Amino acid sequence: MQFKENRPEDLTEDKLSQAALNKANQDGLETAWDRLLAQQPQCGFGQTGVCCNRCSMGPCQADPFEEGPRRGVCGADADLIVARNLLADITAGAASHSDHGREVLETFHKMAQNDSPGYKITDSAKLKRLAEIYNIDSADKPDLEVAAELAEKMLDEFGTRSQSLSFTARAPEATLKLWEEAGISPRSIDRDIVEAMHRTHMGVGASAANMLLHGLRTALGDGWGGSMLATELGDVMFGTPEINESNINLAVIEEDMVNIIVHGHNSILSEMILKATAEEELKQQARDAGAKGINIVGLCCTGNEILLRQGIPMAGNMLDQELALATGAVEATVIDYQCIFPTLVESADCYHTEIITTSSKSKIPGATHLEFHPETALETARQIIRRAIANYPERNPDRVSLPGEATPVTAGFSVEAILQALGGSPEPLLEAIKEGQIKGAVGIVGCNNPKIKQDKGHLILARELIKNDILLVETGCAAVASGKAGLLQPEASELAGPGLRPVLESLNLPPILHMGSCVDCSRILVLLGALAKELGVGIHQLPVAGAAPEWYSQKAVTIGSYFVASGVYTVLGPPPKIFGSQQVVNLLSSELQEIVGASFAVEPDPQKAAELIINHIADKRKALGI
Ligand code: BF8
Repeated sequence: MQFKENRPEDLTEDKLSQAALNKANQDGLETAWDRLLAQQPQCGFGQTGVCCNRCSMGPCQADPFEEGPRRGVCGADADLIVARNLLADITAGAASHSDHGREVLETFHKMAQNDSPGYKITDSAKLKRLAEIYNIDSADKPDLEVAAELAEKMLDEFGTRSQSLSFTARAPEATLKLWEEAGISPRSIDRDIVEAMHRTHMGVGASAANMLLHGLRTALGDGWGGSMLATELGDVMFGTPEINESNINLAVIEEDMVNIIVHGHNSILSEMILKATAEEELKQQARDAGAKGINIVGLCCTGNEILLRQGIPMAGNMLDQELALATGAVEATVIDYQCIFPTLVESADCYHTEIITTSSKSKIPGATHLEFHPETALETARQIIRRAIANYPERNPDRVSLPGEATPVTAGFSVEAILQALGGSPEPLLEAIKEGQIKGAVGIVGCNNPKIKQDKGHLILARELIKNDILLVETGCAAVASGKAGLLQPEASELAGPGLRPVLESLNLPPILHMGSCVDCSRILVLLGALAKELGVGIHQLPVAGAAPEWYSQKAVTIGSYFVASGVYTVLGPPPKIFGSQQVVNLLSSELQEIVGASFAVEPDPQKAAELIINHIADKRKALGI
């Protein structure tokens, strides 16, 4: 990409986002693209991971090209500095997902004690299935009693009393054995995170390989622990997703409605906003203010969660958060945490939009802060909606611009929903894979990154893989990219290859199954575990792969790490900050193959990334003799 000027048609694929970016430029709203332009050229030491700013003997740089000093003041060379930085990134991602998971669990725990009136058990059957994994006898017990026992056992998995994570029982034997042999079986969600930060301190970890193996263990604790808890307990409280229909793109923001964007990650907030919105009194207040009603739309992963579970429309993915404001028709953007630009209040200043923060962890100067607690969540949600309604008359019609039509999507693909669509068992999918109609399956996950034209990396890769008879599952901003482009509709099966297309058409499925938010990447792990067990192999033997063509966040680094540690070959688009260390590059791109049966690849060109994945799947099929 040339960083000379920011022209909307060069920066984002979606036509509505282009129009909104034009409007943002006219209105003087600064975007991430403007800030990226202002940062050019970005620091080469930072980009290759050899800059260390950990202690006050530094900051130091280890020059990988031997022109400058080869070691930091403490003696760390480029390999160690890169490994320390990468471990810190993996840990930040694991901490983010797992702290989110802990909040879901704490809410669930309070619900079980009748201490959070807005929350209840919606999927009792799932509660019982989870209880079984945790060796809790649920027969003849009231649901709340089962929930209380389950919550206690899950809380232990965050602390030091646990030596293993119960959900790893969902992984096949062969995969568990690889973890055991490598010494990377996750022990406890918080413990491995804390130990990782300990290891990054000067004078602790001195072996790059040893540090990174702990990174894999920490990441596994996220995927098979913190994230999985967030997903599963969310399903128990708010309902396990079923296949549904909704809409995606900026046109879901409606002209004559009180528009409230829920942005961030945790459904314990967004679900309560939805619940309050259904109350007649608030609907009447909206009508009294001159609107037709209240329109809740999602952004980023909290949007994905309520799209999946409740069919709520989605305004866009990460880089749409500023563009949504540029419609001039948003009464409030309500946030919890993660992937939220700290500039949102300034951006909203161009319009009447109120930015409302809800978490003590994520406050923005100038925002309205209405703190969310499980005990009072529903009342806080009502307060938020009342503020948005009161803001509706402040909207300036001259600043409103809502072009275009929303794109229909089919979503709601929990593992349960996928199995149901297949007739109750993974057998038909495995048969289609064995017969070669479906060559394999790929999870495309992760973010937008302004260094890449928004959604382009996702879409090129997705279209190419579908064409080659590969079934896709997607989460996070990747899934939203596909939604905006019309790929989450059964009609998009016409883009599939000659083997995949009839399978999709017979089941009336889209070629890409939207499996939810980034913590819902844990659903992909559950599915992989079930398929591998059914075939009697390790996950690393399956004809599958992962990809993150536009990743930006530390959470995405962690997801990539637990995919690879679980045995899934994973191709990254934007290069991670590791190229200052040949040792780290070798470890991640080849040596891990011997340890966990999978490795990373980096390929910024999505067309070439597709080739890598297609070849990988062909190799795996050959090895399985299919
Ligand atoms: O957790 S895909 S930009 S919104 S980090 Fe963020 Fe990346 Fe989007 Fe969701 Ni995930």
